[in-house]
Amino acid sequence: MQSLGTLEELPQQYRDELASMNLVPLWPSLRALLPPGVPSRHTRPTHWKYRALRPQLMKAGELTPMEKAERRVLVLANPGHGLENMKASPAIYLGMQLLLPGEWAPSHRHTPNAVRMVIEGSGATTTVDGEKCPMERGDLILTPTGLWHEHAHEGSDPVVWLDVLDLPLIYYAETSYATEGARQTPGAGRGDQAHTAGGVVPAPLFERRADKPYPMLRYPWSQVRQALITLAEDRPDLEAVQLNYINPESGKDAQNNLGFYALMLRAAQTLALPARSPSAVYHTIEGSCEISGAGLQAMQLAEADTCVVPGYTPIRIRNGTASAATFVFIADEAPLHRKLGVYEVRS
Ligand code: 1HN
Repeated sequence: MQSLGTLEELPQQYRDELASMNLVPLWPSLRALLPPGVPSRHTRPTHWKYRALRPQLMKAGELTPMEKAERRVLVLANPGHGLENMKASPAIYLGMQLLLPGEWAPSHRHTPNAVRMVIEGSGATTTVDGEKCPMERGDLILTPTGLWHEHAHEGSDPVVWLDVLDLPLIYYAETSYATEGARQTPGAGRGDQAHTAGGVVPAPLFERRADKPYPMLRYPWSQVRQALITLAEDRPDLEAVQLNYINPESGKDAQNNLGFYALMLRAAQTLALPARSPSAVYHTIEGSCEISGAGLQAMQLAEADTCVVPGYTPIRIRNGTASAATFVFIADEAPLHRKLGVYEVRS
């Protein structure tokens, strides 16, 4: 590939004149903007250990009352993007949120899309769009763009969950804002009760009509886990025992920009995942695994650990136990890449 002229080759006076006119020569930057074959990525493979992170989160519980935090969160920031930018990847924000017994995180709504993956504790609820969702370990709860949401905790032990948002993307687009609201009064009817079985959706008086654009807000882990086990037993030939969290009415991704999946690694299984354009987050719901790949320092994920892997990176994911299945929650930027027309799988 031909090397192009540099900025330094241009007379200083010319460069100054251009800058004063808000003009920039393209050719000195062209190769950096369009590197050959593979994009440059700021996202660094990064591993957050729950065992190390948890005490710091509990300390935040002692140091900062809810009234001073609104949301008590430690952000999982990728150093490659600069910690202050609070990105796990170009489009993904990750945070660990703590809610203590008796606390309430007030109602608000905002343009970014959020999901919660519950890590520990029980007795908390998230009310989304007037629907009171119990939060149990492994449950995935959606807070799609524009829907009111608040968290309450009537249990006796701390509740911790992983927040996954498309905040960096929405912020980049200069479209990120929030509105404060009054406490919601939960109504009757829950999406997880209306959609308890795959393949059937409510059709009152024979009309199949979704009342809401997001008909399912809570995906109970007990059901998703069983679905994985049943699939694994039914299909011993299937290499990747993986489910995609979808909108049960449309069959499309559960949310607009990020994709969510549950992967079951069979006992002693190692799975090769091809290089794909989206960055991806891996979080062990149950069990442990090792994520490795060429040019990637192997990451040993204990239970409740979280890591991010940049796009265009082939990886191997190996079950950390020879005798039991490991269950992994995955979040990626695939829906966004598909919309942008840049989604790629490289074999
Ligand atoms: C948010 O609304 C929550 O509602 C958590 O629990 C984390 C991070 C950035 C922006 C909004 C929540 C958030 C957030």
